[in-house]
Amino acid sequence: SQTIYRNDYTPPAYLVDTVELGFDLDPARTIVASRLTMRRNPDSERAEIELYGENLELVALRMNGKPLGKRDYRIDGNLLRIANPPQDVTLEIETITAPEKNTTLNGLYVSNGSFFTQCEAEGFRNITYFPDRPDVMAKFTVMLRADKQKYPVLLSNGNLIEEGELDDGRHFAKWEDPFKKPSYLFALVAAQLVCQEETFRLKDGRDALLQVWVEEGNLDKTDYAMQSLKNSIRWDEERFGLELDLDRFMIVAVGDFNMGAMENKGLNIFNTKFVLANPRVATDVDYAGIEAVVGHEYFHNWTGNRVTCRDWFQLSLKEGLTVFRDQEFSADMIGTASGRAVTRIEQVRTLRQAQFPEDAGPMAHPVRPDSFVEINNFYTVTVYEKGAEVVRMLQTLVGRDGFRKGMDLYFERHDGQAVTCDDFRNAMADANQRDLILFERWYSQAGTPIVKARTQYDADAKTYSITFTQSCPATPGQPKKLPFHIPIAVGLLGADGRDMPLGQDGANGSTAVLELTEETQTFNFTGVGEQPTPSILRDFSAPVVLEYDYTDLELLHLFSHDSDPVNRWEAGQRLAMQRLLRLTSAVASGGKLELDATFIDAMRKILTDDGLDPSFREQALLLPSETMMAEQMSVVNPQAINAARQFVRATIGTTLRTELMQQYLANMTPGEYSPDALSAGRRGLKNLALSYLAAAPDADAIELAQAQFDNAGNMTDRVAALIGLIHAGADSAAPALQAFYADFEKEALVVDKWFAMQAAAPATTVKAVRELMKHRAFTLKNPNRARSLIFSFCGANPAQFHAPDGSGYAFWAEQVIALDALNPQVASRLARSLDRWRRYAPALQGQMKKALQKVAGGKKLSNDVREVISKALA
Ligand code: BAL
Ligand code: ZN
Repeated sequence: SQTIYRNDYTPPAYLVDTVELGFDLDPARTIVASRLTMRRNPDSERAEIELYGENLELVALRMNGKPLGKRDYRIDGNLLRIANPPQDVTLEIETITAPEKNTTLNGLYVSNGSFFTQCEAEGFRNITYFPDRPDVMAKFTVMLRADKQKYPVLLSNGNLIEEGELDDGRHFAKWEDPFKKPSYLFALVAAQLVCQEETFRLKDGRDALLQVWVEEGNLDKTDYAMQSLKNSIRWDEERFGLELDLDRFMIVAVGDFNMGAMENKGLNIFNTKFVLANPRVATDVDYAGIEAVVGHEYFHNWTGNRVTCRDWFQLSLKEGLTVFRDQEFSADMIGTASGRAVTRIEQVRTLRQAQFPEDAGPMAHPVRPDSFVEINNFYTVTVYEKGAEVVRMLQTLVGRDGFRKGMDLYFERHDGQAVTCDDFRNAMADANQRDLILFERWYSQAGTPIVKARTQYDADAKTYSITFTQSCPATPGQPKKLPFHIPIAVGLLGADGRDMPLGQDGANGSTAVLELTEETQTFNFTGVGEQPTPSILRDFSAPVVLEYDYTDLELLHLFSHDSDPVNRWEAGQRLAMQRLLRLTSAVASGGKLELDATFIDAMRKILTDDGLDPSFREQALLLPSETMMAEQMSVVNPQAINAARQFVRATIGTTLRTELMQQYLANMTPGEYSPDALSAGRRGLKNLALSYLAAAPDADAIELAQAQFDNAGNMTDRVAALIGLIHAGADSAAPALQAFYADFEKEALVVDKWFAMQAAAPATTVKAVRELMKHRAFTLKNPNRARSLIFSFCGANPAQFHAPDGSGYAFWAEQVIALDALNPQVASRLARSLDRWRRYAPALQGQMKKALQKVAGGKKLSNDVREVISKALA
């Protein structure tokens, strides 16, 4: 395994103008014939053709019509090199692969008897020899040939230009993609599928054919994906003036898939999880996920496909930007200010739950990494979610209209090109005449900045000042950091809870965006008539940790009144976190556990405030997770964390019992299920109330959960009830689980939920997980299933996973090794579970280290897993 560095980039020596691919599809032996027209790249000094190929049998290689012999080319590892070729070259390549043996789900593979592909990042080289790098963009024509009965549907990118019958029961389809694209956006499907389709009128009056392809039994679960696709097309037209550039746009669902979905040009291939939904099988969270991912992949058509990445270090160019776009899409689909705020709160939660820990751990990397061993390890929350935060900060700095101008300039300059994160930042800067030089550090420096705030009020002068000091912890390879360009949105609350008008340059009504660019800076407000309560980092205007010594009174004031809903929520999180951490220490030292009435009263006030959206109240009442608590501790004690959090949950359940019951009843959603945000919010609040009641279980709470389980009209309520029964330790939990399985055993995505609920249950031990693995429905080969049981246990059940005897870690090591033999990409994700091992008590650390070393000692370890484990141990 070899480290690849961003600074080593050189342009390709040869470019590809056209690719003609011919596939004779057969699970055991697929023949791929490729014809490439290539020419010397004027921007390169080198005179060598470089083709990547992996797991291929090379049958024939011809250059300009002449067969090449063993002396005419060299193969080193995965690189085939032809030295000193002519200026213009036509290469003909014939290779053979065995898709049915491909358990990696990378390249061409078989899932449930049909053919699918996944080529990003470097999967195309498993299909044929090719300059498989994103800056080589070519026009593709694809001929598919396969048995007609087994594979009636033959799809590839672009437009269908010909189809027909062949001998021996085979048939063919020829597809042509009118746009140049890199090989990672190639896709084919040869399958037994059916589709929901619709003609959709685009803004310019053209009609496009939209299709959602699924297995026959799933045609009753495609409406929401189709609706989301239409909404996405409309939204991109309206918000960014970007239209669908194809006559046909297809979504195909497949049950075996490593990622969420893939934006192949005109032929998006999706994990079934992000396509299939009806009220019987999908939860509100599933519906929201479908909308977001359908949007995400569709938006890639411009941010990713029309303008793509020069090299994989620029991955966030398309991912950060496209996540930002899908976030904005989801927020706009809700439409209300408070709905928007709830999506923002969920984004902040994701960052704290997953990205901040990554940024503080052994795999920390900048949004634009400097090196990697295996690019698949860098499809991370940093590249995606922090990348989206970086794009969002750009919008905060140049404004919404300015951002649109920057996007317009970006496409004007770079349509059809493979470019860099710098190109995007420069377009934003130039379109807005802004200096964004310092802003580059968000792309080049890893780590979560810490911003300390100090304030001073001068009553005589009526001035108020805030001094910010920023720092950023060292990360691997980056001991020292330079100051970041941080937009900090600030408001000041008066004693009456209202926003004070701000006497400050750049203030926009009651919120000012302060730009912190130095290590320490002071900002002054004038005409401040009373001592204010500062609301700092409104709307989470930058992905930083804000340290400010808020008193409980100030936090209660913000929690009751802040006009910025994100900071209002944040005040509640701070109140809760202080208490959770105090209680964790108390648990560990055997002290008395007590929760103050002030906190309970604050929770009560929010819970019963009918003027607030139910979805906001749900967010405000949700406690910080165990993972977030762990990140706040210098020595992590998972069992104490769990006990403290359970104590708070149970105390809320007991002391607010009447109010919870009231809200439970007030937020029922009788009638037909609808996934809209308001209904989902009501269900969310009602089910949170149920979960608090079940945390302090008495006969009534269990009866309530049981009744909801028995009568649920949708999966959201059914799952919430079942989790309530399981967490309450009710006798009825086991029969309910059994009934649930019996009802849904034919629905793979629901069976995933069944495993996941059990894996995350407080009483589920390592031994119980091992038992569940013996269930006939369990298999490591299906990524969703592996994630539902094993990842859920290792990630969502910390108190059991970190069992003091180390049995969780031993289990983890076994599963990483077993998965790695099948599917390195999935194994490598699981391998990240012990990233933060150095933060635990010495006894646990020792056990974790042993498990890491056990994996490291594996003889046939993939590059994927080796990179993650060696960084953890470094
Ligand atoms: N490009 C990989 C899947 C996604 O981010 O859409
Ligand atoms: Zn993406």
